[in-house]
Amino acid sequence: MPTKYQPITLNEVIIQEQSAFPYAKGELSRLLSHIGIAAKIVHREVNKAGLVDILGAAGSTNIQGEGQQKLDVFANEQFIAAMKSSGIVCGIASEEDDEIVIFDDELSLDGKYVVCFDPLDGSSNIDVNVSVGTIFSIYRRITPVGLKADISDFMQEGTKQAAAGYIIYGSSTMMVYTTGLGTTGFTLDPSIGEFCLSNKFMKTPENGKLYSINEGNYIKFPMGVKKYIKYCQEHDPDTNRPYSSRYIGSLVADFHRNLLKGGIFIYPRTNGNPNGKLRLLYECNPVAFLAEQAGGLATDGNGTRILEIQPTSLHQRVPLFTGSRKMVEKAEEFMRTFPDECCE
Ligand code: P6P
Repeated sequence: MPTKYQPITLNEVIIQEQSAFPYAKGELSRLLSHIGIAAKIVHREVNKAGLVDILGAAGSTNIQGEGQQKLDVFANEQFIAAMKSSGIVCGIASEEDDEIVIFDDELSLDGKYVVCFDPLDGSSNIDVNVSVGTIFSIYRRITPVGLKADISDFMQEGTKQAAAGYIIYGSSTMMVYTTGLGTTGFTLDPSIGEFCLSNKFMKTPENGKLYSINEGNYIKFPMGVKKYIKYCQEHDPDTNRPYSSRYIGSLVADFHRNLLKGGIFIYPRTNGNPNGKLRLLYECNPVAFLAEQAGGLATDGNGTRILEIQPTSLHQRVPLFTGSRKMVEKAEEFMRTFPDECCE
């Protein structure tokens, strides 16, 4: 007799987790649910992007100077609308918006949270059917409730995150998040339109065999990164086989694979980009929170924990070394052993 499929939904888990926060009034739970709803709407469009006129560039560019894909714009609008309608969020920061977006309607002024997000990370991959993702990072506001949010609400260290996560729109759509009680994964069951618990308390292997880096930038890398790549290519301590290189150019997809299988993702500083490419507030901090909650590490490659970097600007970039603990430690060892001025 086949066992009866008894899905445990995102909302059920969120509410269970809420009981662990005695003073929680359910706002964070409801906020995570609102994010789940927006994710389902974006999932629907991403999955049929090839069928409707929503592919290709929207003709505008974002602060990064990157061409905005139509789905980027659509996803951004969906998550902003979901945050604004929640009555729990008083402002957002998005990769797609140059400045913070403050919600000054009466309901939102009482919102206790701000959200940083990359609405559709890896969007340049949309047209070639490669997994893309939404990344979010939630903070409690530090400005008084009832007043307008301001930039100080967003300039908080990653250690202050109330929750963080991503949605990966891939062969299946998954939502992976943490509130500090471990990293948990949910898979969207389109037949019932619910994110269902699929990966409880995710733990990334402390060592792995995959290294993810854009080796097209090799000549611009710091010497320590070059030496680490050669180390990965020459041997693997367990099997004496070389590691495998896996890089898809979509942070959420690369991070998610390494989280499950073990591995390291590196986007280092280079001659042209002394702070690397990835943004602290809505890419590195949420990914770092998830990595640490799953037993991994996330640093800037020079011994600084990503979560302890004090933000100084909204779209600030930082180098990112994240994944299996022993692999990040080994890469850091090479960075210490081969310090260089290549990128000063
Ligand atoms: P590169 C996508 O544009 C992104 O922000 C991340 O998703 C991804 O990891 C990185 O950039 C890829 O950058 O320079 O290797 O193409």
